[in-house]
Amino acid sequence: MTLRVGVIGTGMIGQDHIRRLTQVLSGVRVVAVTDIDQGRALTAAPEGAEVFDTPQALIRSESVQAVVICSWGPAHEEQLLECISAGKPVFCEKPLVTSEAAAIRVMDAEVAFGRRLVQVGFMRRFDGDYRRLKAVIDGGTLGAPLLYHSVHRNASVPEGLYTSDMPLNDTLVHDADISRWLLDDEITGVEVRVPRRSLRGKDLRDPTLVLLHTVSGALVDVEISVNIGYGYDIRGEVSCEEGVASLPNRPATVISDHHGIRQAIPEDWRERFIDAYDQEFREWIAAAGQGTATGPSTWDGYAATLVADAALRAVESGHLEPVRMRGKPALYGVPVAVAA
Ligand code: NAD
Ligand code: ISE
Repeated sequence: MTLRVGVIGTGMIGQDHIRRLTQVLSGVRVVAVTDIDQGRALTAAPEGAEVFDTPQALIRSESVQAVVICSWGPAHEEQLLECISAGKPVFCEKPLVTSEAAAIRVMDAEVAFGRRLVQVGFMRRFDGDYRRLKAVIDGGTLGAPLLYHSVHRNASVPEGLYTSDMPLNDTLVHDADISRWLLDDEITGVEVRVPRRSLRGKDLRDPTLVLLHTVSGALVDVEISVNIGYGYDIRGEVSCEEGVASLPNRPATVISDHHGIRQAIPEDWRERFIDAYDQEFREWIAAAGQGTATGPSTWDGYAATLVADAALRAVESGHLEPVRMRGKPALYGVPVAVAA
């Protein structure tokens, strides 16, 4: 069976997902697109796809079985609620939403519907390197994880569009989610420290150092740099009681020339996580075809949103800001045990 998909938002990642859904993956067809920039939607629409005037019309169309949301974060809530009300499986790019209240509204709607419909675009969980790292930690041979060092460096971000809050409420959500997933733990508090600014960052608060506290007592430090220039540099290392496990420092290519042997860094997230995005969509297509969703859930999107909110408070207060999660609905599985 071929899953008929509608894509909302045809910017950078919308176009990349349309490419993979039309040229890389099987069992799926993009039958509809929409964007507030109609010209962009027309250009991005694959052959035969209908261009809708509004997200609502696309979601309600009988030709669309499942939806992919690639619009800006603040637009996600309304579009998610519309998908849930129409009973359609939906892949939503991160961040799920941009406030705790919005995350709760989406969660309540999905719980009331009674079946998972939402998968959030936390693609790192589908990356081979992260999956191998998790298998080592879960295997238990290294003992309990104590510290996780997460490095998240972007070559550049769109000037004028990417603001000083976005390292904390747009970029950090990936590190928050992967920390919860790798350590099988929940985050209880957030501290933020801001060192001297990089001149490359222009007016942005850049870089930023974040410390995440967890239920088990493990700590996660996250470096977020968004204007390093030289590439997209993602690293991770878990210090455990009996040893250390790291992501390989994966180069895009290894170059040998008269300068010696050099490793070229991936240019951006499209290149570094190309296989992870393909795999997250393979799994999404399989679940959406059954009328449901697996993978990162509304609960995971909610958890990351709380961390982002706490980080924004922490950067202002200079203190450890608590993260207080509501009770986990049964729809999202077993809660992490809270230490006595
Ligand atoms: P972008 O600005 O290139 O594209 C966003 C598109 O959405 C634009 O074309 C815009 O006109 C459209 N849009 C915005 N609001 C809309 C609305 N209400 N209805 C219809 N169209 C609307 O941004 P992008 O880089 O493609 O990012 C889009 C989303 O994907 C963001 O939430 C971003 O955080 C996320 N993202 C995720 C990853 C990842 O690695 N998972 C990477 C990049 C971006
Ligand atoms: C972007 O939106 C992403 O999601 C990328 O994965 C992340 O590295 C980048 O910082 C974000 O701006």
